Amino acid sequence: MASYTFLVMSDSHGDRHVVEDIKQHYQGKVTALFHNGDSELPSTDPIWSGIEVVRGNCDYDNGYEDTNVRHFGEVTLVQTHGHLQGINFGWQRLDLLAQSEDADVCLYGHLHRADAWKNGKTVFVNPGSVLQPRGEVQEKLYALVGVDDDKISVDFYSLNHQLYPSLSKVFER
Ligand SMILES: [Mn+2]
Repeated sequence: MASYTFLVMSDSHGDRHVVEDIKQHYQGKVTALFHNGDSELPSTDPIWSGIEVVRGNCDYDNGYEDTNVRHFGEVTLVQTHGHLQGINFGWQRLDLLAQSEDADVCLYGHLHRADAWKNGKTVFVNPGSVLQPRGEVQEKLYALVGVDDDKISVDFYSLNHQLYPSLSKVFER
């Protein structure tokens, strides 16, 4: 059985230390690491070695891509910040992006709200913000996404690497 684990963080807004800390904690222990944008760091920063990263609305560095598509075996992930799909106003365009890539997992950010939900075959994951959480959950969070042959699990963690259990979700594939 193929099994993958993805570390996902977003919206660090200039806090390089938190990105470095999460990278140190997970690099080599997960299949891949993702940062969904608004790092406000240079695209040439060596911190991005080993982290998949896209451009957020607060990233003015032209070295970032808007969208990143990665394949791990039979698993397809699409990663984008979300502002270009207008996610403040609805999910249709983000869903169209996921459909166009036949994505199993769609990673986004921008809203600073930890969330995981499924539409069609795609599980959408916002890891929240590691700097400025918004909404009901006032905790700085990141996410671990586990994918195997029959399910996709999403768990959120606080910055001391402790599970934030009330947000965990499991989806059938
Ligand atoms: Mn942001």
